[in-house]
This record gives sequence, C-alpha cells and structure tokens, in this order.
Amino acid sequence: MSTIPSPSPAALPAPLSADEPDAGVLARSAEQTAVTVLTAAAPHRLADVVPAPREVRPDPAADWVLPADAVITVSADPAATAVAEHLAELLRPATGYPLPVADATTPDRAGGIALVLDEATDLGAEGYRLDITTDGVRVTAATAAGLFHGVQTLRQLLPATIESPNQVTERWALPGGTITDAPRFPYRGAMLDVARHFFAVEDVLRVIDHLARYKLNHLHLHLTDDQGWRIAVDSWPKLTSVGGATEVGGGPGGHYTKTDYARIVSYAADRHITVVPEIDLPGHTNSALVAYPELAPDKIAPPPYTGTEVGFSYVDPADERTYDFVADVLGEVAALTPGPWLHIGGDEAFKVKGEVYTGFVERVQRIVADLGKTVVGWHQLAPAAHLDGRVLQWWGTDSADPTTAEAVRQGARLIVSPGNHAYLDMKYAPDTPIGHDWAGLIDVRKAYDWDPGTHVADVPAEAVLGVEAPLWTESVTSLADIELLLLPRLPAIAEVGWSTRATHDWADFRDRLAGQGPRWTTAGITFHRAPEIPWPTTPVIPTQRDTTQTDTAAH
Ligand code: NGO
Repeated sequence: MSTIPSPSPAALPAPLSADEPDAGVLARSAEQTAVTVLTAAAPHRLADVVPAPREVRPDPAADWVLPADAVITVSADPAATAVAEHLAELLRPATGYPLPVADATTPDRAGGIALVLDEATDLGAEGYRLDITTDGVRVTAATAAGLFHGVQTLRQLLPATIESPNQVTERWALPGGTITDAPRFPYRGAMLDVARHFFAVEDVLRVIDHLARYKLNHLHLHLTDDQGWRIAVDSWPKLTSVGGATEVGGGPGGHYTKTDYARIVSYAADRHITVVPEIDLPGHTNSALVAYPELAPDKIAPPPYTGTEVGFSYVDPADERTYDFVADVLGEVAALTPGPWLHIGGDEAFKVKGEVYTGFVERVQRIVADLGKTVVGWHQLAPAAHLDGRVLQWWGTDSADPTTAEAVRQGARLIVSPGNHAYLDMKYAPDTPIGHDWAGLIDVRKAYDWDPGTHVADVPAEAVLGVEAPLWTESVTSLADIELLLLPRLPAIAEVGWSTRATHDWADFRDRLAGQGPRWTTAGITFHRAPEIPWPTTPVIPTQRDTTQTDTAAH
C-alpha cells in the first residue's frame, strides 16, 4: 500500500464553530431526503470508544478529514474485502460519497482508508491496530475479524451524524493517533429468547447489528421453551406446526424455517458473529409435548402453555424414544449451524432429579459430542460427568456454587451471565415499563461494575471463556421493547467482556457511553435514557421516524 494523499481542501465542507448562530440548526433540502446538519466540527477524542480500547495514543496534530473522493483499499482477500464493503456501506448513506473499494495492489487506487491484513500483527484472533494520520486511516489486523472490529472503532470516531440514513453535509473529521486493541475474553455474547415471544428474522438481524457495533461475537438464540418451538425440524414437523403456534399471552407465535435460520446465521457470520442455538432440555419442553405426547412422561398431551411459570414440563428421560428425538433435533440443528456450539439448556428441570437428571444430561452431552459440536448448558449441568470441552453458563445471583467450581476444576469452561448484572430482562428501575426484577434491578452501573474474571468463587479467570447478556422475553413483545432493554446496557456488558481490567472506570465509561446516545438517536434506535448517564443535549439530526424533533430517543 502506498501512502494516502491528504484531502484537497476544496472537497471539504467549510467547518463551523459551535458558537456560530447556525450551529446545530437543521436545514432540509426540497426533496426532504437529504438533511444538512451544521455542527461544531471538532473531532471526537481518540479514546471516545465503547468498549474501551486496550491502548490509545492520541496525536492531535494528525487529525484527518475524510474527503469526498476517498477510496477504501483492502488486501486481496475475500473476507477482508467483505469487511471493506461493509465499511463502505456504513459510510455511504450519510456521507453521500461513492467510497469505492479497491484492491490494495491495484495501481493508482490509493487514498483514504486502508484495511490491511498482516499475519505478523501480534494482536490475536480479533485484535487490530488503527492509525489515523494526516495521510489517512489504516486498520491493520491478522484476521478479517480484527479488521471488522477496527472498522467499528473507526465508525465511532466519526461524528454521530455518520449514523444518518440520509445524506448529511458534515465535516467527517477523525482524531489523529493510534489505537492498539484486542479483547480480554474470546467469547462475548448476547442471548435473545425467541420462544416466549417470537421475533421476525428482520428483528433478529437488527439485534445482530447492535452486537456488531460493540464487538460482541456470539448470538445465543433460545429457540425452544414451554410457550413455543421456533426452529423447523424436518423429522419432527409438528414441533413447529403445532408447538410453534403459541407464545406468552396467547399471540400467534411463529417459527424460523431452515432458510430463515440460515439467513440469520449468514448475516451474523458476515459480521463475525457466531450463532449459538439452544434447544432447552429436559425441562422447558411443554411446546414439544403438545406436539408429540409420546415424549411426555404420562404420554398425554398437555394443554398449550402461554403463561410465564417455569419448571413444570419435561421430556420422559426413561423412554428411549426421547433420545431418538434429541438426536434427530440436535442433528438437524447441528447441520444448520456452522459454529462449534450446541446449547442444551438444562435449567429448571425441577421434576427430573438426581441421577435421573445427570444420566439424561450425560447422554445428551455425548450426542452433542458425536455430532462434532461443543456442548454448552446452563450451570445446572455441573453435576453431570465432565465431558471434554464442555462449557457451563453461569446465571446465578450469589457468585458462589461449589458444584460449578468443581466442574470447572475438572475442565469445564464458564460463560458468565450473572442474573443480577447481565440479565437484560431485569428492570433498570421500579418504573421500567417492562421486564423482571427477580434478580434485582440492573441500572447501567450494575451492568458495568463487575468482573467476569473473579465473579464466581473458586473459578479462575483462565477458566472463563467470556460473558453473555441474556434477554428473556416474557414481557418483551416488539423490537422497540428489545432495544429499550438492550441499550444502553449491552455496551456495558460488551466492555466488561472486551476491555482489559486496567481500563475499568465508571466515570470514564459513563462519559464515553453518553456519546453513543446521539448515534442511536440519529440511527432511529430506541434506548433507555438512563438518568445516571450525561447524555448530550446538543441537537444532532432528526430520526427517520420523526423529522420534526432534533433529539427523539424514545425513553
Ligand atoms: C431464568 C430462567 C428462564 C427465565 C429467566 C427470566 C434461566 C437460565 N432460566 O434464567 O426460563 O425466562 O430466568 O429472567
């Protein structure tokens, strides 16, 4: 890659200072599609990124402005090129610039932003280095995943108006300097319960976008529960035709066809996110029993369930047919899932006790291993015999469980999702209109102030694979509900999973998080305007939904 030329000043809109009378005032073009925003033009601080990067070295003398004729150059590699196209798609709507993507080896195509794959970059499987100089921007990484994360950082360093779906006249300034970054934990995820309420593929894709912004790399889908079965299984078709037709509150439910699921998996993969499918066993199975009473202990179909109690249903652990069912279902789900994980639930099977429970889990763990997948389950799996590679997901609220600690001593790894810090279905405050409070209230500070490396007693940081923020949907019925609970807590969990402990600082996080608000507003994303966060009040841009307001966060 040759050096990137500086922008020609003629290509740039004239900067405005904040105290000019027009600063912050909106002017719309005649067609109402393009919006001109006049803002103060100072670039963000290089450290204004969530999650906090490992190392930030600002160089105020090296601020750079994206020119209208910028080119995105990229190493000749299909996955890296896909990242470059992703970057171009992020930047084109608001800038209105063509931003062509060109092979870095192509002569005469230099200038702008360079994405460089370099195996010698010593920042692990997801790390990256971002250099902003007076010559342009360079992201360097050993992998396309690293480049992707670097692109998300770059995006956050541009003015918030970059999130506009419509063209904006803006000075696209970037703060000079170098960021060197890599994650603390390899597994950083969120879970969406699509069983209690069903959510359309488009909603799931939007959730994936939110994960990608904050460098989360796993989406756990809770696909089955008492209230609905959401994934097509050809060998047991009534699971969806009967078991999928219900949800909490009596709504119509729904399910993903195999094509739908493949679309989710591939959209996620394009964003370097791995889908973790969960088939919850042996409890939480009423919808399966309604469809196939032969799986029920008494062989009688229970009524469909649309309430929110837990722990009453289970597949018959004494019947061989149950294991045929489990092998068929997990086999089909495994075949649809390129990622290494299969989550088998295991929580709240209150009616399957002691050795009957552990015997069931041990058989299912082996079925998963025989499919070539790594078994994941809620930490209730712990008393079952260890199986190499198995992963337990901690959702306790008391930070100690000798059985889990013993399973970890035997080699299990832990995903940490403390109910009282990481459960996104908990209310923020008593007046949060939706959500639970059984694990307490979780305001943003509570979501941020914990350490996955030391959280569970007698579980060393080396045994911690990472973190996950589950969103259960008993009371969640729309995308706006999902976003209200997700934002701004998801970035807090993302930072806990990504950033080194040395960067942990509530006051600093609070300020950086505040800067995300105008981005969400500009992109038309709902979020909870948590009172402990100093959200900026400067007008930014009208949302697509409401072009009469300047700042329209819904809550
Ligand atoms: C628990 C329970 C779920 C509930 C959720 C609600 C786990 C692992 N099992 O978490 O069935 O939906 O709480 O917060």
